[in-house]
Amino acid sequence: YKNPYFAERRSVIVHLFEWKWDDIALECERFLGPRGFGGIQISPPNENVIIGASNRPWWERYQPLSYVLVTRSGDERQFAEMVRRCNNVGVRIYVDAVINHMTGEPRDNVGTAGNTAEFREWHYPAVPFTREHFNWPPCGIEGSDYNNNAWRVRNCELVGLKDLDQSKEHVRRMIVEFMNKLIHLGVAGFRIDAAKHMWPEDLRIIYDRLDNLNTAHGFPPNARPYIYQEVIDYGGEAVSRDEYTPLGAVTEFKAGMDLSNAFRGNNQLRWLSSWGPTWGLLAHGDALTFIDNHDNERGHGGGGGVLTYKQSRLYKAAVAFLLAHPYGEPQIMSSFDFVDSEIGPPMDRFENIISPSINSDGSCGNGWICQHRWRQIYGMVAFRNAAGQTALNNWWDNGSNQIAFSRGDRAFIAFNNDGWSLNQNLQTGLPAGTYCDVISGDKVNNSCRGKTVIVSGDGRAHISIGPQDYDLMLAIHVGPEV
Ligand code: LM2
Ligand code: CA
Repeated sequence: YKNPYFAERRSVIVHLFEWKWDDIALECERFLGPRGFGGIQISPPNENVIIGASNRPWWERYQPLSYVLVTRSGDERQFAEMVRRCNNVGVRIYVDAVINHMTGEPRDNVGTAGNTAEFREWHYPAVPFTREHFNWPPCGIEGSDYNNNAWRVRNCELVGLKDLDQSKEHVRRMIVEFMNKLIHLGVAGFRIDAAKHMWPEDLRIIYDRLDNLNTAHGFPPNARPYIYQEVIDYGGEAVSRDEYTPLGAVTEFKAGMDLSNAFRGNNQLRWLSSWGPTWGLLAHGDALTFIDNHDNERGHGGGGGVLTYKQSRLYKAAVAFLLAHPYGEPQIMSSFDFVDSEIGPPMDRFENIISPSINSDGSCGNGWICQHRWRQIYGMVAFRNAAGQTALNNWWDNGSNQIAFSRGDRAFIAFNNDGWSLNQNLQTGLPAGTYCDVISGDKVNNSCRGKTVIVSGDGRAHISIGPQDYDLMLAIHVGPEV
């Protein structure tokens, strides 16, 4: 369950938060495929309650009403088309699976597929689930439970959401059928929402009943789905991420926190020379890493304190470090713009999600941020693909916030987060040649729009990053641009 089954020479998962299936299919063909992306985390594909009273907040998608594949992102036919078209261009789909609970919204009871439910009766006829399928009697998780009561964290309700009992055979069967249907349609794996709130032994039984990935979609025989479990663990809680690593990969929230702290100047960049498991992070093969996710980007999920698109210069640098470093399986966020942390995606007056538009410079419009289309970010996806499995070497730092390292003889990156210039002759590890910095500009007709770096026969090059430069890093690599 720890292999994402990327296609050859690809890496990096992008969370296309609240995107529509038709738009994702198009994005695979016109951008993500050609640019070497490995996969996409999609928003929950199954029916959720419509929360009209709060103007369709993004979080209505975390309130399942059934497992019917109809949401504002699209229906089952569109879903199947998306998966097929993305797999065809080598881009995998990972589904955000909300299986801990069902909607508990008190004011609304109609779903995006037109089904209804009676929440006060724990009655979800479109699955079907009835009262005996939920943890009983109901209780609510309290703040202190996280510190001292694992039983309540798993058996009580998370923010009032009706808590399914995954020890019941019927519940397991409904969940497994839902997930197997998605596997059959060609998805490569799952983000397990709220994994902390489910018992590892129940999850293991569910995972073990999942089918192998669909070979008709290009997966090898006997491939198990990639599973990354969302467990927010900064240490010191009753439930630990280590209870879940025997089952599958786990979200490593500390990674984004570490890198956000460092690039914000709360910790000198030179200390990052030992970043990874020695900092108390999960083992490499267990960790799904990211700077921000849809929750902590907007102060939900107990989050906050991480860099987001709103602090773009430092954010791009933190993402660049994450993608340049060999540790973990990195995921990047692709957001819609927001001021209000509850607000849903851009929508028209009929409450349909508005598609992102694509500007002439390749960036997005209509309220979509599309970090994955920022040159500094897609350039680093290409960097990571070029670096492949090579080790980190040639670490250099100035004893403060100027650092550099190479990835084998394939790629080299330098950062300057000090208030003065970086001007150094550094060992890049690369073959002699002329390279374009992928951060400051694309390569067009064999010439660099941004900085050019000349590597001499001994692998050394003069590297220069001024404190006022548009970006605080410079990255070069061998091989094609994508
Ligand atoms: C997650 N991971 O464990 C998701 O990443 C996170 O986005 C989800 O919370 C959460 N777990 C449940 O799947 C979000 C959002 C909450 C929101 C829930 C359910 O952060 O604020 O709760 O989705 O939509 C909302 C209201 C809350 C209310 C609840 C139930 O904000 O006040 O509680 O719905 O009606 C009475
Ligand atoms: Ca639970």
